[in-house]
Amino acid sequence: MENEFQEGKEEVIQAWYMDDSEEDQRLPHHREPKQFVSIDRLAELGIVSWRLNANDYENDEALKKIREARGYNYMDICDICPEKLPNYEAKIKSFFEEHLHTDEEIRYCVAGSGYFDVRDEKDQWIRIAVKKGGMIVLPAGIYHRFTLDTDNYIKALRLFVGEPVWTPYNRPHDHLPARREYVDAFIKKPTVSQAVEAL
Ligand code: KMT
Ligand code: NI
Repeated sequence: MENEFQEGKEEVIQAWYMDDSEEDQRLPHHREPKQFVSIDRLAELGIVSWRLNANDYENDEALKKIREARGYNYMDICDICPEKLPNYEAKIKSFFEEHLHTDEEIRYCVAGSGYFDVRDEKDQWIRIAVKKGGMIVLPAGIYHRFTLDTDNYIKALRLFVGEPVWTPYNRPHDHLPARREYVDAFIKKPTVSQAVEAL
């Protein structure tokens, strides 16, 4: 799935640990000093990402390949601005409630930008800033939330396997199978003896 746009992925997907100030959610919320999180670290939490050519998303072969490989047969566009998103204020509020889904949340930013916040293994917030050309997959069962940044605009493609289910399960929903499976796959560390056995 290599393509020329994969290079420089850090230009469109950047992540960092958040401070815990109560200031405006649309601000970056860097820690002091800044504490960045690599794309490889995101992968350890099950977060997959790509950089694609957002100027050509309608004909992009690289996007087609990803959709075929991962079964993303559904796709629509979500334009987040007061004029185009019905119930804008309520939606903005609910996007920022910590929640999980029983399926992947797949978003491809084709204009504007936004923040996807995810919890790490220790329940610390990692802020993932996604700009034009950045595509990310949040795995089923990960606790997360979304906010616009201070530029106040994102246009994102939403992809899905089959009929989309957008239902958010606000935290806590630890007993859902999707959550248990996520914890088993990405949060539970193998015990020392299991690690030794695996050698
Ligand atoms: C979600 O599920 O949080 C969203 O769809 C947010 C907008 S997608 C950029
Ligand atoms: Ni979500």
